[in-house]
Amino acid sequence: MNRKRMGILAAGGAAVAITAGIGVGTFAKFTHTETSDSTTATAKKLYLNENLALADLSAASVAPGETILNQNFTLTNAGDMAGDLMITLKADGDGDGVCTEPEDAVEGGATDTCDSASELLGYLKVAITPTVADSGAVTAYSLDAMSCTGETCTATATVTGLAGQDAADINVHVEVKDTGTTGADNVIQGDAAKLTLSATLAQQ
Ligand SMILES: [Ca+2]
Ligand SMILES: [Ca+2]
Repeated sequence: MNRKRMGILAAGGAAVAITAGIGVGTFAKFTHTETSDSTTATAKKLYLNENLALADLSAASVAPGETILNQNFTLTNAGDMAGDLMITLKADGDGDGVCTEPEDAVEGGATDTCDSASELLGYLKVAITPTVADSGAVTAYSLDAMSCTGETCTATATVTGLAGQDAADINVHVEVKDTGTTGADNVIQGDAAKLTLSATLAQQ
């Protein structure tokens, strides 16, 4: 083999060596990985256990000074974290269903007809009284008129910081006020109001 040929071979050998070098770099060297035991995060639970069925008032009728509703409920924070409980009684105007004497004389004025709205809403007096044994700060709705916007009225009481697995007893009382003015209360005769009770437990 002459020197010229050997030189070509040497150059070829060098090229092979470089390729092999790259190949060596893909093999793992000593390695060691440590991995912790797994840990699982689980969200807490906030759950209100309730039975809010209001008494059936469909057959009831009331006069000024009488009680419409006096009912007790137990609301349980069935979760595992404290929450703020809000109890709201809502009254929706359900119309002035009947308009005859002597209501029309009070309400109708010159036209001697009744407004289609339910004046009974303005006559409702509500008390919502929570009682707690172990946890929570109570704000009751003392016997008072409801807060009304148009034909929707509300009254709200709260229990702040009701602990998980703790319960609040709630009394809901609704009555019809008596203005004491002879004949004036005729304005609500035959009028209707639709009551709905709701309770919300919210994370603090
Ligand atoms: Ca009326
Ligand atoms: Ca009426």
